[in-house]
Amino acid sequence: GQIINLADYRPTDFVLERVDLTFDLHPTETKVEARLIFHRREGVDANAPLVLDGDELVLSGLLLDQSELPAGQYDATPEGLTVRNLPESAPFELTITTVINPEANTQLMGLYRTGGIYCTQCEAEGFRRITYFPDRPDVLAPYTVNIIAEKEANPLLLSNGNFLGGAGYGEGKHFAAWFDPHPKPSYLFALVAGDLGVVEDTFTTSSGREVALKIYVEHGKEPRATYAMDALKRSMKWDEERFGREYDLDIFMIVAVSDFNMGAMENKGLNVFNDKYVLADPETATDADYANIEAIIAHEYFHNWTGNRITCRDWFQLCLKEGLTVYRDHEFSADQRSRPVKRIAEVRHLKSEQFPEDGGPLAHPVRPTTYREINNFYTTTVYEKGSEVTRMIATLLGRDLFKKGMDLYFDRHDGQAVTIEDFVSCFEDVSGRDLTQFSLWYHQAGTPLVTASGAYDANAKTFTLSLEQMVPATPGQTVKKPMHIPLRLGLLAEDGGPITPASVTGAELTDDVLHLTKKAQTVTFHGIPSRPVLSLNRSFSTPINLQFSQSTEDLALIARYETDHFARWQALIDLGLPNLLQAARDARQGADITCGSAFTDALLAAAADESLEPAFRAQALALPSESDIARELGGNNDPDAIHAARQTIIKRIAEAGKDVFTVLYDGMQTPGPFSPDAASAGRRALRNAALGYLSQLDETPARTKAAYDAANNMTDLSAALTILAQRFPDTAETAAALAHFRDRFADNALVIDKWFAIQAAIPGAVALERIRLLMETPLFKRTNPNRVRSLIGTFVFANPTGFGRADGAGYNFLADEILEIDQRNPQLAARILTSMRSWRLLEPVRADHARSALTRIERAAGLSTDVRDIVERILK
Ligand code: DPP
Ligand code: ZN
Repeated sequence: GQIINLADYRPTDFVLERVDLTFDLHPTETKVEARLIFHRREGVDANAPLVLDGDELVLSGLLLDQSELPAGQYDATPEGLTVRNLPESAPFELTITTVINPEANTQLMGLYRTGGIYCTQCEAEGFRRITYFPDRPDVLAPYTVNIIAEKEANPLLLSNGNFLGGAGYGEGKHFAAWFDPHPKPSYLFALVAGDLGVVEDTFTTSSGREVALKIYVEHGKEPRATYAMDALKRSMKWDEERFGREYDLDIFMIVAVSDFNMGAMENKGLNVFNDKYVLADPETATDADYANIEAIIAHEYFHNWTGNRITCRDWFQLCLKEGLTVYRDHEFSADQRSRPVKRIAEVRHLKSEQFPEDGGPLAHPVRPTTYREINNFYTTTVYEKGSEVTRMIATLLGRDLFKKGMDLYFDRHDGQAVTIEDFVSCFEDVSGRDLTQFSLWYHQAGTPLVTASGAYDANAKTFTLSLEQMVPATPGQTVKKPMHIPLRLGLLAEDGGPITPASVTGAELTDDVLHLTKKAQTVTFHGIPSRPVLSLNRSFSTPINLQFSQSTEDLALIARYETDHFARWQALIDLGLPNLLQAARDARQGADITCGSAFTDALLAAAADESLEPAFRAQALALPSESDIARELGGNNDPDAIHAARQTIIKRIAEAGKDVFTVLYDGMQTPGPFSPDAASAGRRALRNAALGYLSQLDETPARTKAAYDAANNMTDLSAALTILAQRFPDTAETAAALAHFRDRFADNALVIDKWFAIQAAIPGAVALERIRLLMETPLFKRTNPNRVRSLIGTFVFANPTGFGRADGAGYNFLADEILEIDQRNPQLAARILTSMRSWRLLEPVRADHARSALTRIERAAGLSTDVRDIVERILK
């Protein structure tokens, strides 16, 4: 693949007016006839040819205005179709026929088969695997789609837009026609055909239109789609209330399929979902599954406006739709659940997934300027950091101006394919604020480091805060400019109450938002009666690394009194982290591990504090992961030492908190029938966290096994099984529970994914042997991306001691698997390979093994562009 540069963007030579597609479906020979009406764009050279994209295509017919073309007038290769001597200005119709093989499409891009169903995935460049086409997001047209298929096997024939009609069609076949009046780019095209069950409902929009809602799932799974339906209706209502966005077709459909590369896809009117993010019932889905379903249903629905009605000019602008839509789904979940707990979960995710990306060889700006394989840019930087940047715009402008800016964006750009600059201009226009410097968040990669120190002058009654910012060098960007960093803050008095400064000099302060805009800035708060405790970066208002030494007393005060509960949680982390880091260093030296009591005291006080939500208390009890600790250590990392250190501290907390945990375990039962609501989920989370600590003190698995046996929902069942597997891996009880779990759920793929994932995460060097044995079991299915992610993905992303064993066998295993998976599904292979993004932080022996394994991948013949791009960037 060649390198694509943002600077080379120019519009197409030909304007696409409309698209008329006819699919004659067949498992191995599907005939696709595409009738495309174009005209030459004004001002384009009359000799310019029409160049269309293709990917592994074979042309089997071509007509220009219904006539055959002489051989010399076009060239067709698998990668493209070029047509010459086209009319100078009059519209013309091109009829292109291709024959494709859905059964053989193991990449899961374009038209493929999954579980007997025909389905499509076209983002980013899958449509060119269906027909020759100007396959880019700035080519928008209305589509008519005709689908012909065997009636018995495919009673259902679906595409985007509104249903036009259908009828019998010859021997045993039938057809259906769909029309989507909203001009759309090809990446939003979808087709589904097959035999599925359906859950139906309706939604009446704010202007009184009734929309038919349909969720299609495998027959028999309909009861498991009711929560998704409920989440969809809540999403539709919320988008009307919060953003004034109404749905715009007569029908909204979701189809759940079991083989899917991504989480879900926002095709116009016909979302296609990984069934993991649709199907749920108490017996088979955890609280986390319910929360994910709610968030992803919302995310894809919200794309109808942020992505579909207004789309991206080119793929460099991916964050225009993704960052914004993630922000919207975060806000939705915050409104549906607990805002601070949601924020804590977001920040945990951001730090564990995006920060390592931003701090390693795969770092790239939220709005990149160059790429080789767009599939590799569906990253946490584009999505999650993109969302954080949108959140910062809302923070800078305040709720009302942000809303005005969004309204202007919807008004001004509806029906267009636009850029980040267009988006930002809307907020500049409504606020009068210059966002030039702020826009560096889109253009400069790397997590800014802000160093802070404070000094109180009792005589002058001033508090002086010195701030300094540094944006680290990232690949291709060595020199960085200072950023516009909005820091929310609060000053607390010794009794925990708020201190309001009389005035502030040295920086703009609006409400509780301080604007750091220079490389170094000294800010003075006047009229401060007593030494304040500073709570900095409240709500994680800006995605930075913060270096700010605060005493354990100050942190404990914040943990106890901050009105911002996110800040309380952050203070607990800040109390614990130094202990974890020191313990890891000590373990590496073979020294004794200690843990300060200030941390355990504060943690246990929060755990026992009944004025706090259970979900918050559970978040407090979940220590930073081993990978988080590795990232904070920043180099020469030994996974075994980190594991030993973290385990020792967990044990100390368990010892100190035995009584607290016993009370929580006995008292946090959720009475009555299961409900997936956030409050009940929080109680379960807290109770299971308590069980996890108690199991550290248990000599035998009896208590945990009893919890497993008593569980009446998947959250508790899988939590108990996880504790058994982690804490008592080699006992008869654990073996029995694993076998029971497998047998009970043998016919439920999503639950079996959990069974694989739980075992893949068991730490220690023997993990690799366990993985190999699990791969031999008939339940392991290499062709199913969810299964590969649950076993191999969990092992490489979430089992640092097993994957990172000192002899390098884990890295070698990864190399073998990447080469194997790449043959079939390059996107999946490339994604799993990103687990190596932090290899340079390993201690030298492991780093050497990692490098050899990566080099072996790099030198292998026949690598996909996807894997080649990742491996070369990781090794660079
Ligand atoms: N389907 C993916 C998402 O919604 C890509 N657009 O983020
Ligand atoms: Zn999205």
